[in-house]
Amino acid sequence: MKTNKRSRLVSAIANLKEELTLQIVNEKLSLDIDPVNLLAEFQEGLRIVGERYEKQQYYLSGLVMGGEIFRETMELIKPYIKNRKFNDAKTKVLIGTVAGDIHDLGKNLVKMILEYNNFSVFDLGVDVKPAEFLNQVKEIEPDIIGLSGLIVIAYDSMRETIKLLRDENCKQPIIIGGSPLNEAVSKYTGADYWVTDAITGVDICKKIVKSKE
Ligand code: B12
Repeated sequence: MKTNKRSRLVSAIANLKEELTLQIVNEKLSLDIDPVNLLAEFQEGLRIVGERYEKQQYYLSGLVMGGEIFRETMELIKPYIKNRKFNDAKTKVLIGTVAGDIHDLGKNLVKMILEYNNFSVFDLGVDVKPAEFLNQVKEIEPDIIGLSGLIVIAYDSMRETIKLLRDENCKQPIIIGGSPLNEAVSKYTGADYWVTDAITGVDICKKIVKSKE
């Protein structure tokens, strides 16, 4: 017999059940679990939403709804994310979604977790052109640069952005993030690090800080 191993939370998100999702999240939060542990389930639920969109089981409105449910859950968990007091030096991280891409939920989440770990985050928003990244890197002089991208055209934008920054002698470590990324994409873009989840990304930022101490 085939068993369904999907958690209630993953299924609720995948099925775009807004109220049920919020109810389950509230239940979990009342049990005093670390909300960061829920992130993988959120991401998996939305991955399935994307897959159903690809298979034309959902329309674009399904993606919009999935994004909205995710945004609402973020509002719920925000007060529960504890300040971890890492990094008294307030390391500066510049972050943005690259040109041609408007997905920002993942980027916003990374920003939130970095801030709770005492990083100082400068968020350039979405659809950020390579020249804009360069201007802001020169202006802000961040210690770390993070590029977010979820759609295929983002890979070229990441590559162009990184090439421009390196050509202009910006030496900061560059991390790219987004659920579809892999080693081959990372090599193509010329990034120093690549991640498919926020926690690994924040851990890399912490390691970078420690390596400078
Ligand atoms: C919600 C959603 C939308 C929403 C976005 C709302 C918003 N404000 O972001 C809306 C409806 C706007 C949307 C639009 C589109 N979407 Co869309 N979308 C999604 C969906 C379902 C979920 C994305 C998401 O928010 N995931 C949850 C977050 C938490 O995960 P995440 O973004 O990966 O971020 C995590 C990590 O990757 C990491 N991370 C992310 N960035 C960074 C950066 C750094 C520095 C670090 C360290 C870490 C990090 O940390 C996060 C937390 O762990 C995905 C499916 C999927 N598999 O992801 C499709 C998906 C990305 N979309 C897709 C498509 C096709 C589109 C559209 C082109 C549809 C259309 N026809 O218009 C447009 C794109 C418009 C554009 N130019 O950008 C495709 C992309 C396919 C491809 N290979 O190119 C996907 C994969 C769906 C699919 N399977 O077909 N989308």
